[in-house]
Amino acid sequence: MIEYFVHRASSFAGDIDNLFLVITLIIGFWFFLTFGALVYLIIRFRRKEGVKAQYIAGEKHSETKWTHYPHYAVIAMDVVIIAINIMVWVDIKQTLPPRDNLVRIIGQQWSWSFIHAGPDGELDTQDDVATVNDLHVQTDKTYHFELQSRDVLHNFSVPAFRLRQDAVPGRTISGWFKPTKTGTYDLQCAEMCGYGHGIMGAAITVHSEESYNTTMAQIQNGTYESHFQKRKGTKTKFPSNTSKVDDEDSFAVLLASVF
Ligand SMILES: [Cu+2]
Repeated sequence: MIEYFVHRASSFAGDIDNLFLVITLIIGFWFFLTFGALVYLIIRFRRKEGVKAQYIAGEKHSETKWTHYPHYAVIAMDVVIIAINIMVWVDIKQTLPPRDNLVRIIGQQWSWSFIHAGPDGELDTQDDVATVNDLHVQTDKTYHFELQSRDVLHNFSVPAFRLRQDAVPGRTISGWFKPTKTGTYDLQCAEMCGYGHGIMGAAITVHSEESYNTTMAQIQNGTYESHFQKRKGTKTKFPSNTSKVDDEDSFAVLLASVF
């Protein structure tokens, strides 16, 4: 059902969606049961002529069982939720499947820098391709990422991948994802990181192999037009994929002119 609202474009997106579904169903069951009972009891024992209210302390076993038994049932359901949680967590966050490619992701106030390992699949070599606010990956390849921050806490979030990871200054955090559906998806900072946080967005494009190679070649020879450049003519002003902080059309300069 979540897929109806947000694309599902990574190998583990389905696991996360199922987790949400299980939690929603379990909590929904108890929600309707308890509120149903509450509404029923309110109506059933409403004020009536000639009937005196009873004082019930709720201390006898016959009374306490009405709170204890549901309590045990809720705890049992909690254990089920936690068990499924741990299984999904171990699969996604604790395991690092072998990689096909590698990318370094750097958050800063307020943009994302991406360094794509080139054909050699290693970072910090001659064939690396660097972009700003524009990440390119290939479908059905397992990517490892090295997530860093230049200044404050940021959060690398790709809703279509059901992926979210904090970036912590001074640390390199590893993780992985495997895109499964071509298209361009939103990538948004999901950690309050200053007044430009709200527009610290970027685009992640999942390519077929052919389109990936073409795009990488275009970026390298300077003929590629990023999604942000394409949107520049529209009402909202986004940081361009080449802007530095001192560029005229950078977001920082735009904000500085507003505040
Ligand atoms: Cu941020």
